[in-house]
Amino acid sequence: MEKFGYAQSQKYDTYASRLMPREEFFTSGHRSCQGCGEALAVRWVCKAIGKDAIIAHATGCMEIVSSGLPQTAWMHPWIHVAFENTAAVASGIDAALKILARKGKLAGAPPKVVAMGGDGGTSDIGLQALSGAMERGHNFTYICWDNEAYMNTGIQRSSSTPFGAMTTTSPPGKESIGQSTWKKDMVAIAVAHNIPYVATACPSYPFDLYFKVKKAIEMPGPAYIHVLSVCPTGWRSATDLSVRLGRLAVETAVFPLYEVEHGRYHLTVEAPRLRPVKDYLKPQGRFRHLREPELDFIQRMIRARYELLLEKCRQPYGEFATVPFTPEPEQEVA
Ligand SMILES: Cc1ncc(C[n+]2csc(CCOP(=O)(O)OP(=O)(O)O)c2C)c(N)n1
Ligand code: SF4
Ligand SMILES: [Mg+2]
Repeated sequence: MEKFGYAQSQKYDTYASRLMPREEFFTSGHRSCQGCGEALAVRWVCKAIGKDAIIAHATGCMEIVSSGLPQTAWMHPWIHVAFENTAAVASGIDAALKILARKGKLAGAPPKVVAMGGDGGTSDIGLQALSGAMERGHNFTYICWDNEAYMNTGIQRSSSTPFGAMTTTSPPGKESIGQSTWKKDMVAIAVAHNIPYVATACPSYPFDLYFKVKKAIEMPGPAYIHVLSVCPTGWRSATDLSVRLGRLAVETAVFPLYEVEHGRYHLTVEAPRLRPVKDYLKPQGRFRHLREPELDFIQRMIRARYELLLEKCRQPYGEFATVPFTPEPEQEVA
């Protein structure tokens, strides 16, 4: 795998299992739905994290399907935490590891600290803990599984639900077109914390995802990765379409794949010619009620946001200044 570099990964369009590490850290036997993109994402991400890590995981689908006592699909030391405090628990683990190292009680390199949560647990309920942990500069990686609603409790809208989508709490009808707000931009929120590494990813591009996670966990300080995770149950899509839908999200620029390293934007998967957004929306029952005016609005918004992203990628300077800190030499007291 090490010979198979990041640049090469971009040329591979299809997945070849021999190119991924064989060891499994998220094992089979969990109870996710057929075609669950989130479970696929967890599997790739855990391979990229490698052996020595401690994971704090918010409640949500990936916790419920994988950790019914006395069974677990997780091979890492894994803590199930409440919605609101995932990043706070990760902060505590990071602080404890630093104290153990200072006391000489930690042999070798410390384990990586990873926090994970769904879009509800990240962009709504756990946001303040995440913001605090990023601002304090803890050495951890946060992964958001974004299936664009509170799926585990029956498909309720979150602030990450896309405009026009049907959920049980944003039902379309005479007075409503479904979700009436635009998806919250969690990536921009993470970037605004001036952290070293932020990226978007999707399990439909396994090598792009793999290398981003590797980069994030190796980089000192906080890192944030936002993973689009197709959910056939909540999206009302065919279970054999999950990988294809992830690719369509990227090919239509609904979910561009990029990274922001020390404030500098960089597109990691380029779509030479964008497909119409309809190609992505049509196979999903949650958008079935949308008519031409809404579809046209979504298309124009996606295009405008993509242009803005490309503009950011072209900028020779970063989103925030990174000047090396050189303290003034101490003045001698006369
Ligand atoms: C404080 C709190 N509120 C509500 C719940 C109930 N609950 C459990 S999982 C879940 C949905 C999680 O949604 P999300 O974070 O998007 O993860 P997903 O299930 O979609 O992967 C909810 C509302 C809870 N466990 N704790
Ligand atoms: S509801 Fe969606 S995210 Fe949850 S296990 Fe089923 S397919 Fe996966
Ligand atoms: Mg969700």
